[in-house]
Parts: sequence; structure tokens; C-alpha cells
Amino acid sequence: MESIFYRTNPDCHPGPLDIKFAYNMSLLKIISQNPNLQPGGHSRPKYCTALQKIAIIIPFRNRESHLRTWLYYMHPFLQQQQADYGVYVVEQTEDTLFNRAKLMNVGYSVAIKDYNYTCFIFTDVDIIPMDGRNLFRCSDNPRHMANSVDKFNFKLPYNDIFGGIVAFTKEQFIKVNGFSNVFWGWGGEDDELFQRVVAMGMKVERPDQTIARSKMISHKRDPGNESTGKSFHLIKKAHERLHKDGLNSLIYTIISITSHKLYTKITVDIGNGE
Ligand code: UDH
Repeated sequence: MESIFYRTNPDCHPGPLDIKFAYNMSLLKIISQNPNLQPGGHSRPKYCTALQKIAIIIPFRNRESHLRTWLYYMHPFLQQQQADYGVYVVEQTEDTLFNRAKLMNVGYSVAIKDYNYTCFIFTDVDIIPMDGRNLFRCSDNPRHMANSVDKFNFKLPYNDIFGGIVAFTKEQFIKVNGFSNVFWGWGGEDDELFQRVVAMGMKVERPDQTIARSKMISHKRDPGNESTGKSFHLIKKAHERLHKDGLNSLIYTIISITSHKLYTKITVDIGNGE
């Protein structure tokens, strides 16, 4: 079976991976390359019991080719890491401003009812790790795993950055009351999440920057994800909203939950912020 690991390392040891984006791969090809997946994009190691049960949550709208790329690289990546995991693609329906953070909260709320997950990894659809040693796992503190991205020259653009890929245990995510629901359009929700982590007495852990090297698919700002310019003011009041805006105030309507071979698709109406 061809996989990113066989292609780059015949002994299948984890290490640097050869990530080359190609947007024309078919879902059928990806399915045929992952014969051990269970419906809904679930997998668990065959010969051992994983210590963590991991839900991967992806916010989504109109990024089909990016999703195919993510699935192509990430299923082999996660299986090679012996992960017990399921993939949840949370699609915002309506033609209103995108709300990445609220979709993450919905993904958590649906996944937690699906399986006894202990770890939640919230990832953008367009970031692919470049090293098999970058373990997709939770830790004693929330983790920021996109701390070495090619777009930012493999450096942190600023210290409090907490976007791209983050990992929380169930307890950690409940402790911060999830993401804020009030960030419509681009930006700010990840910075506010950082504030929540610190306010609740935790710190952000990051993997070694060499191992965490990741590639981001370059793209233009999506229509419907414009910046409203309100983020800065919202973040200034992050502490005031922490306990009343988040998982405990989440309102949404599920349109459908569909079990695909490579992922579970949650289509949701999250309103329009009014
Ligand atoms: N997304 C969609 N459809 C959209 C908009 C966003 O699926 O129309 C999802 C997708 O998973 C994407 C994620 O939301 O990867 C984030 O949106 P983005 O790709 O526009 O964000 P951006 O590339 O993020 O700008 C770069 C890192 C931000 C640095 C931290 C700033 N605080």
C-alpha cells in the first residue's frame, strides 16, 4: 500500500515526511489507501490499546480540495501513530459570516456523545504536519501544535498565538468553557482561547519546533470569512465572558450527521450572530 510513510521511509519509521500538495486526488483513492478505517473515519490500533481516544475536529465550509488533501495525508499519519481516533468535519451551512470557534464547540459536543473520547484535537483543514514524530496527542496542559508553520517561516509570529492546531483533554476543554461563540468572521477566536487557558491557571505546551514543522496550503481569504474588526475589543473582555460564553451557552441546530468512509460530516446551522 502506498502511503506517505512508505514513500519517504521504506522502514516505516516516523520522521520527516515528503508533503507535496496535489489537489486532484480522488476520495476513492484515499479510501483504497486506508482499508482499515471504520465508517465515519474511525480507526484504532490493531495490536494495542491506545491510552487516549482522540476526536479530530475540523471547521469547514467550501474547502473540498483542502479536505481531500488533509484526509490523504492525515489518515496514514494518525494510523502510523497508533492513534485511536475519529475525524469530524463540522460544516457551517448558511451563507453568513464563518464562525470557526463555534464550529469547534459543535464538533466537541457531537463527538463527545459518539464515543468515549478523552482528547480533542481542533485543526484547520489546511495544515499538514511534516514529521511523523509530531505526536497528535493531548498532554497535562493544552497544546498548540501549529507552532512551526512554513507560512511563518517555521517561527512563532507572536508569543500568544494559539491557532491552526490545538489539543485539549476533555477536562481541559470543559475547564476553559470551550471556545467563545461570539467571534464571527476571520480572527481573534484563537487568541481569546489562549487567554482562557491562562485565566484558568494552565499554560500552553508546544512541541519541539523541528518536529512540529507543518505545511499550510496557501489560499485567499474565503468569501464569508471577512474580518469584522471587532476581535480586538472582544479579546479585551475575554475574562468577563469566560464563564458565560462558550460550551455552556452554545446554541445550534444539527441539519445532518453523515457517516462517510473517511470522516463524519456534521452539517450545522449556527445562526448568524444576531
Ligand atoms: N474555513 C473553511 N471555510 C471558510 C473559512 C474557513 O473551511 O470559508 C476553515 C478551514 O478549516 C480553515 C480554517 O477555517 O483552515 C481557518 O480559516 P483560514 O484558513 O482562513 O485561516 P488562516 O489561513 O489561518 O488565515 C492562518 C493562521 C492564523 C494565525 C493566527 C491569527 N490569530
